[in-house]
Amino acid sequence: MESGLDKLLELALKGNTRAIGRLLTLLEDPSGDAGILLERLASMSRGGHIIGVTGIPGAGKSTLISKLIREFRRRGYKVAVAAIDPSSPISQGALMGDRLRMQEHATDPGVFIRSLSTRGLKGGLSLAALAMIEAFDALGYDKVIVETVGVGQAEVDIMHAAHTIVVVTMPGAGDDIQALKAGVMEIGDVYVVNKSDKPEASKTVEYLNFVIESGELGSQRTGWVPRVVKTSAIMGQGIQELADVIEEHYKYLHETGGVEERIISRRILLMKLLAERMLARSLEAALLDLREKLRDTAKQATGLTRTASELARKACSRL
Ligand SMILES: Nc1nc2c(ncn2[C@@H]2O[C@H](COP(=O)(O)OP(=O)(O)OP(=O)(O)O)[C@@H](O)[C@H]2O)c(=O)[nH]1
Ligand SMILES: [Mg+2]
Repeated sequence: MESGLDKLLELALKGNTRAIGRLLTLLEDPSGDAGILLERLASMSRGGHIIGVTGIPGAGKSTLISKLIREFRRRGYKVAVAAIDPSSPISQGALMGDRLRMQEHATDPGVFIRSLSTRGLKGGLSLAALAMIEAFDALGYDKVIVETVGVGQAEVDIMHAAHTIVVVTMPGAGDDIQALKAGVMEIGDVYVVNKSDKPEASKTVEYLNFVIESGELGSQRTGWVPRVVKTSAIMGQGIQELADVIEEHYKYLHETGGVEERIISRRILLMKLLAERMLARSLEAALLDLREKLRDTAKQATGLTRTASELARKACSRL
């Protein structure tokens, strides 16, 4: 690897925030040198717990994550957050909002928060997000939290890279099962009824438990029966229980071989996306080359036509 990258990696591993930031920017388009860097990072994996947080828009995901960070820090973990926003023009505002809600952790060296939006990403959101997860894992973050809105292919890709999927809903919203049938929301490992300071929260919890028992919600892949947790992120209620359940799920995955299985599928997806990206790059280059050649041929063709018409004109004038 180029020595500049080695140096950058060394600084990032020491926790230098600017170096981590630069590393992540490089990985937003993981080809060339960054591709090598990504390989290196993947080989340094420390088995960090990847937690996907998704759910109903405005259910309080960011507020809840901010509280979870505090709880995980209290338990001695280093925490990284990737807030993913696939939407376009308005996304900046939403991302700013997310960052603001997590602002209290800005000066904590054990916490790193990064937003990612599709704007300006050449290699696609899934690839950039997965690369970021690999980096956080390699840099020694114990809990890597990824926030997404849950619908769309990139989000499905990203959530499948998570060990634990947390779906956040709120009183009233979960009473309509269709609302949770979008994207990855129906394969949650943990369902959170946030805003439980509002009325009817218990009814929503009961409803979710009923739907889970009837087998309509939850992943079939591990045998884990999804759990429902009631929280109020604003009041700081239910956060410890939520952290407990998230950790319990990770322990369950360890005991059942699910952790390795999840890392393998994450790597396979990453390799597939990287290969697609490289193929697209060489195809682009080949097409550009072809276009130049065609332009030359077209010039020659125009020249030939001109000569032919001149000859014709001369021939006519002799008649
Ligand atoms: N009453 C109440 N309001 C809450 C609670 N948690 C969050 N909110 C409010 O709900 C609004 C949305 O919170 P966010 O944390 O931005 O929700 P989000 O799910 O991240 O939103 P998007 O990322 O835009 O989908 C904000 O005004 C929060 O203050 C809660 O426990 N109770
Ligand atoms: Mg948010």
